[in-house]
Amino acid sequence: MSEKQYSSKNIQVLEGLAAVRKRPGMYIGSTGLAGLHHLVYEVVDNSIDEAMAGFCKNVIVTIQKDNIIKVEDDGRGIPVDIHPKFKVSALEVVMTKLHAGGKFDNETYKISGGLHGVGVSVVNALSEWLNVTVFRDKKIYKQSYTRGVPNAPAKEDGKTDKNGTTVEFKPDFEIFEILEFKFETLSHRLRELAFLNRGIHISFIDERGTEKISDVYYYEGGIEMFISHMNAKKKMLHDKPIYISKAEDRIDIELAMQYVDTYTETTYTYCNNINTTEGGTHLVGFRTALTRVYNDFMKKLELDKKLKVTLMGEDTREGLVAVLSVKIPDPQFEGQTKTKLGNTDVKQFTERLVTEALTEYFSQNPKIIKAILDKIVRAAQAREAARKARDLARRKNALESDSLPGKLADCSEQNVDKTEIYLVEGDSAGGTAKEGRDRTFQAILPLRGKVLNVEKAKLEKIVSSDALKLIISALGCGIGTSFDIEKLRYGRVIIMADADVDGSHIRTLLLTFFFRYMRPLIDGGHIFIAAPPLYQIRIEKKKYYAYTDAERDKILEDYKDKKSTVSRYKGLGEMDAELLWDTTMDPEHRIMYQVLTEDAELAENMFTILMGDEVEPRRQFIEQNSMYVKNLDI
Ligand code: 0RA
Repeated sequence: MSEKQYSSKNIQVLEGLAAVRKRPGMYIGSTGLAGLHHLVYEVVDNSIDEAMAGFCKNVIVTIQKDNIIKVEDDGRGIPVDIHPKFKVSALEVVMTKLHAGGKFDNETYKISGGLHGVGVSVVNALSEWLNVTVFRDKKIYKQSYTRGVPNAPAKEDGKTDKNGTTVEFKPDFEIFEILEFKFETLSHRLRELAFLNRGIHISFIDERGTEKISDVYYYEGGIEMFISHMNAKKKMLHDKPIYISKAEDRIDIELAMQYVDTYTETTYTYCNNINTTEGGTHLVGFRTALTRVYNDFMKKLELDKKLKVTLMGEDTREGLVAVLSVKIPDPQFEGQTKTKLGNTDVKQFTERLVTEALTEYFSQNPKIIKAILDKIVRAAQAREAARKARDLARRKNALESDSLPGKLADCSEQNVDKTEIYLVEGDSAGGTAKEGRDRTFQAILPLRGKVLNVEKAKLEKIVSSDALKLIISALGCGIGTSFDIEKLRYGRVIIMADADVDGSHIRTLLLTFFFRYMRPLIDGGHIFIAAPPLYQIRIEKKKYYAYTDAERDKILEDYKDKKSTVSRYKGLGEMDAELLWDTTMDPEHRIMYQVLTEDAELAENMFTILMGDEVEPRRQFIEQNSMYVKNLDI
């Protein structure tokens, strides 16, 4: 074949290569540093493909002087026979036809690196020059190219006992903005490839400096050693990484994982040696399997009922370090950076194989499953606690909102020092108080039913108690750590309940709440207890009110010559609005007790006695319920 005939056959090839040179970004992502390194990966991936097909053991990557790259392997060597369709050597087809790669017949490779699988022809098109040497069938073949175009057909050049391919190229300065390779970038990827392809021997040499640098990456343990490498300096929950490897049909799955004592997750996923940083179906399948397997073991070990936890995916990944590598025939890469695996069948496949293999592994290693469950159960509990705290914070916010409860009859006075709010036991007494009050400075908030005992309830329940919610929003100053006295809407908070045991109980419950959650109200002397009269004494046509037994006795003594009748008030409800005002709410005549905590420790102790579980001390205390209030004359 003459040189002329040869070139005429290559018009199609030239068009293809021209397209690559016109839009390099479409093929290698960029013409910057990443694109430059991509060239090396593309060639190396071809050698790794040979290794995955079982024909190659060694790869040597050299950065030579002038940033010329050489990639040598001991695979089968690129075929050199004349291709029936293109009528040139297969070698030339591989090196010049787009997407020819190793896949011009599908049986050649079981699997092939997908992302970089644009083909070595792209590297050729973007190189100032490229030389390829093939060692095959005892012979050496050579061909060289300039910017992708063959200088001449491939030709035999000596004899050999070796098999393999050597590709040497100089990236084109017309294409790339940067021509200087980074040792670290290449070594990172080559090491990764060595981990992902157990047993492969990758040498990396840098000849650019005065001193030659060389590294060897070889991991008989594969991704198991990848994990050990990552966890070398960490505290591990179990000595050895868990390793599983399964192959079925044309899919290979390898998983290595180990838990460490941190709370973050480090999972690297790969498909056909491509780091799928955007995840995809293999990752989803793996995570589903993990959650399922751990929850199954929780059931088997009867921990689910005992501990009352259901593990969520995120729990099972705290402290997890994992490498998942799948190899499949026809990978579909999706996503922003084409690093998300899309093949839908891979999800179920991964899920099933990982579930089976981990179930078997954990059944044989009970100590390891127990150590892991111990950690992830704590993660679940922490998650639950955090959720409750968040809910609580949200509900607290709702309580601190500006809207006032509808049941509140507010006063008109704006000066807080002059205002007061009556917390009134029961709707009917509340109604009477609303009628009898001086609406300029007195607000009324009726409370229905029993007030929650805060001593026995958690904060989350407290803020969902209706009566307490009403109080919190009416007072406007929040509770607990977010309490703000500046926001208090009334200078005096007056508890008004019946003078019987029930009323006493409500007073105590409210005081407990103020003491625990609005303590500054008590310390600042804002809390009062209204004292309705206990007795009405009629002496002829006149009425007298006694607030204590002693008072009653004194009145009876003073008028002992006259006819008198004594009646005892059973509740606030017995009084009409006018009477309630006169006896209990009118600052001129009423009696109130101011609640003080001069001795906070004593008070705290008393609240505990009062509200805790011990019944007897509580009863005694309630019977003498005015111990902690001091008579106050306004
Ligand atoms: C096409 C077909 C075969 C191997 C290769 C290409 C091949 C390409 C590269 C690139 C770098 N190293 C390589 N090694 C092999 C299959 C060969 C056969 O069937 O014998």
